[in-house]
Amino acid sequence: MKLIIAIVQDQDVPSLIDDLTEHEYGVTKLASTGGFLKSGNTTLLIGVEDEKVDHVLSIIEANCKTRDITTPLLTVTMPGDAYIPYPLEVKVGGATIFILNVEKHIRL
Ligand code: 2BA
Repeated sequence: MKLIIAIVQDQDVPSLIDDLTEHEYGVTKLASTGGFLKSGNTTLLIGVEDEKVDHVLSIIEANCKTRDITTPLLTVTMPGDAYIPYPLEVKVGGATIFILNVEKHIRL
């Protein structure tokens, strides 16, 4: 068994979870925050049998889009201690995925 940890953008979550549950995959949704943009994203935990991993990945791929996000993340210091926001464009998504081996899966 594997545990798929997928970090996805909030906008993609409703359709992704619908698609996963329609295919009878169990999924847990956690609210998370990206360290770089410091804005909200969603982390999904999906436990699946090894042979289902590719199918789950294809569902994630079909639902998660890449987006260009412009953020006033950087500030440039000007003489006189003025700070000017410096827009930065980054590509976010479709999904950041980690796949872990599960030693044991217990339901009590
Ligand atoms: P954030 O950390 O908010 O990063 C958002 C996007 O900013 C990233 O998109 C990437 O395009 C850019 N970015 C991140 N760190 C950067 C840096 N040091 N310099 C320049 N640009 C940078 P994604 O790569 O699609 O990542 C989306 C979210 O996935 C991340 O949000 C973070 O929450 C998570 N993530 C990505 N890589 C991770 C990792 N190795 N471990 C844990 N979480 C990760």
